[in-house]
Amino acid sequence: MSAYTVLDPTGFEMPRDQRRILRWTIYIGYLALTAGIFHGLAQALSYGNVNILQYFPRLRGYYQGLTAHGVANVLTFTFAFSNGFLPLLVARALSRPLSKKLLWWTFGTMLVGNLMTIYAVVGNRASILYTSYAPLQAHWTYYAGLALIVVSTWLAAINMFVVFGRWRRENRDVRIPLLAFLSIATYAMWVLASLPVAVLFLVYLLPWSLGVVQKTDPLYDRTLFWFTGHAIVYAWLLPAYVSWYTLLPRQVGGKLISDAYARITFLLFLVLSIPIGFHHQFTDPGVGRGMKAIHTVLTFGVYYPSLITAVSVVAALEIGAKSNGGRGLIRWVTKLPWGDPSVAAQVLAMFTFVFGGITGLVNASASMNLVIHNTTWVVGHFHLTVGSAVTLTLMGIAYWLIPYLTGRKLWSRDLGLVSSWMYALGVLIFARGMISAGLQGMPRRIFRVEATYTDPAWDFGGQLTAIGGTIMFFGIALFFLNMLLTIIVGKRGEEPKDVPVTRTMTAPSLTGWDRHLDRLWVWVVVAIVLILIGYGPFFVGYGPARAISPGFRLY
Ligand code: HAS
Repeated sequence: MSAYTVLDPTGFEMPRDQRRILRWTIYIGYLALTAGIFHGLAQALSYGNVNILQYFPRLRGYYQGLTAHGVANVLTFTFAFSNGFLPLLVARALSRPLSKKLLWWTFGTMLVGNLMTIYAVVGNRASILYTSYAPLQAHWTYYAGLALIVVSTWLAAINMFVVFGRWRRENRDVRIPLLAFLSIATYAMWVLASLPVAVLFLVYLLPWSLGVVQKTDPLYDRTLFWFTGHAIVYAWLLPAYVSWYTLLPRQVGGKLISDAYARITFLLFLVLSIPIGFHHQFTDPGVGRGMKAIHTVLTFGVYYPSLITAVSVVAALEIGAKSNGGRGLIRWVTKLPWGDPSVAAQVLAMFTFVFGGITGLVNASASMNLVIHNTTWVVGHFHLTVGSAVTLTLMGIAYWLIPYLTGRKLWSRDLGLVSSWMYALGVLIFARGMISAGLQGMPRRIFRVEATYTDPAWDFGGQLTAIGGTIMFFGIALFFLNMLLTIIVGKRGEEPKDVPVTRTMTAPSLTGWDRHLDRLWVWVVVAIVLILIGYGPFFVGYGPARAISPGFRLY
């Protein structure tokens, strides 16, 4: 079987000055991850009836901390990382530099947007949680800051599209290298998905917060939020998938079985990720049952690309392990390079994601959703997805990426292994607690220690949550220490010199149907048609937004 190199075999070195900007963009993400986990620890302990929140300096309330946790860990961390990572991969795959000006603008808008949201949240001017539900109202800097973070992702996307456009003009009859294709498809989906939330912030919430308009429409606003809000989870997930498909197999000595499968998977995400947001609003009055049914069916549809992914990436791992002497149906797993923290973290991330997928299936089933909605079950679900599949993968990537970008060797592989295993173990215990207590009706988003209601049935789950959350906290703290020491005192000259790019077993075909997979714009049009079917009837039937609710400021 012939192996097809996805990359230009002559290689390409990213200019040093561009690496520096990418590095600082990515640092914002890892800093946000670390900053966000302090409230995570307090929150987890509170479910075990331990209150450490009272010792947090300057913290005025539980919801202030929970807003900081959500914004830092699911918005800033993920997007700052992707803004650096995906353009780097596109440049590497197409063997050409990015636009330096756009890199600076991406970094600058991310930084300023982040500082504005920090100002709002730290000053207790925006204790409204990351979902930004009206009629809870935040200071205008919060909405403007988040809007700038979205703008930074658009700038990163434009940078990739521009480089791709130039490459395409010179390479008309060539298939897009897989690494570039997957990275570009990820942000193409996100740019489309992010438009409703941009409208929400800029057209509705910002003027309302500034007092330009006095009232807003909570249902309309929530719908705009979730219009973006489920696709956003795939914008967090797909950079991890890019690594699982195109980098990790190389790291384990394996190969990807099918180039076309990988492209189809990402196109399915592009087409199906957006018109499914009503599965977050099954219990909302004002949204018709027909719309909820359409979104349920499409949600089950978006399950498939992850099932394809499970088959593809596990096969790639198996090929690697078997070339390393692995045998048997399952035993080959022991022959994966478990001593490499980058591999260990990402394989553990995959393992936890299996449970994230199973819980997602329950969420998506409209009738079962009624049992778990707004309980800690959902928190268990999203810590098995964004809180582990994504977070652990992004930690794993850091073990080669930060040395590659800084020119310094990873400070300690052992510490990397310890923190990855700790985090994975912690998240499994934490999620087990959240999920079982959620089934007993324990509500999410409460400060249990001070709640005036409780149920002894929540105790065991609450304790597991506290234990797991504490282990997770120390796992990330060790990761941060390792990164800090790598950046400051890591040995120079022993860093990885290149991005670890995977080979596929067969070259992408130059004839036949699968060439059409590369016509991204056609798939964008298909996505738009599905979005019109999925959201058109609601906006036509319900709109325009009704000015009915004044803002409530909890500060
Ligand atoms: Fe979700 C709520 C449905 C995936 C994140 N989700 C949330 C919330 C978040 C979130 C943050 O339908 C809460 C939002 C809030 O604040 O209210 N979710 C799904 C479904 C999927 C799914 C069907 N979610 C994700 C991902 C997330 C994420 C990914 C972040 C990155 N989710 C829902 C629903 C709700 C919801 C409802 C609303 C609940 C409510 O009522 O509020 C699917 O995409 C999941 C598909 C996943 C799989 C798993 C594939 C497994 C793979 C690993 C292979 C590895 C193997 C092991 C086999 C099918 C690819 C290898 C190991 C070795 C050792 C070799």
